[in-house]
Amino acid sequence: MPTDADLTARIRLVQGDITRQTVAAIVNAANSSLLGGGGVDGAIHRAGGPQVLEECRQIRARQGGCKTGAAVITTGGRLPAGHVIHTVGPVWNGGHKGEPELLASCYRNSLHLATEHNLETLAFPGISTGIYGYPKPEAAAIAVREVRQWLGAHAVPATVTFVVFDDENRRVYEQALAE
Ligand code: AR6
Repeated sequence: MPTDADLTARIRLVQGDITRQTVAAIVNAANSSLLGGGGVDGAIHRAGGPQVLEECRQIRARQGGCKTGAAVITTGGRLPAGHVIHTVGPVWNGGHKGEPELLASCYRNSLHLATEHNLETLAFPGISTGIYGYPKPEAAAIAVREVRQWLGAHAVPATVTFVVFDDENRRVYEQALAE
């Protein structure tokens, strides 16, 4: 059984731009169209280039986009990361429309894809905590809980990095990780 210290060593917190992370895969906070948008989605498509969008279009043609809580995988195009796992977070609607369970599904389904594709290093942004309005402390608590649970049961990914953009989210994650 892995100890708490083992798990802590496998989780990192970085403040910066997720498109610059040199990891096996970064997670994108996408929307169900998979055709790009603003926020981190826009940044990932700009940095990844047309290859990422083309693969998203192919997935869309095959399965009609991506449902809230689900995840799909493409290569990373021009990104330093080899792959992008696109997941669709819930829009915050007060918290009684299944948002916590849907957000937890985003983390679990992304981790599942990383394990399935043997991706050793994975980086997450704060899914739903921008345009979709999820309160940051509650979202961070779910992110940390789901990642700890997954790493406790799986050897891959070996490490998970939480990439926070803003100071507020950095403080919120520091607190969630300390609990
Ligand atoms: N690196 C890391 N984190 C970032 C970056 C970056 N380059 N840019 C923003 N963030 P958001 P959502 C943080 O709005 O709330 C899009 O239009 C940001 O500070 O990107 O899930 C999609 O197409 C915030 O904490 O995603 C959807 O329509 C977090 O990433 C919709 O937005 C997520 O903010 C998804 O909204």
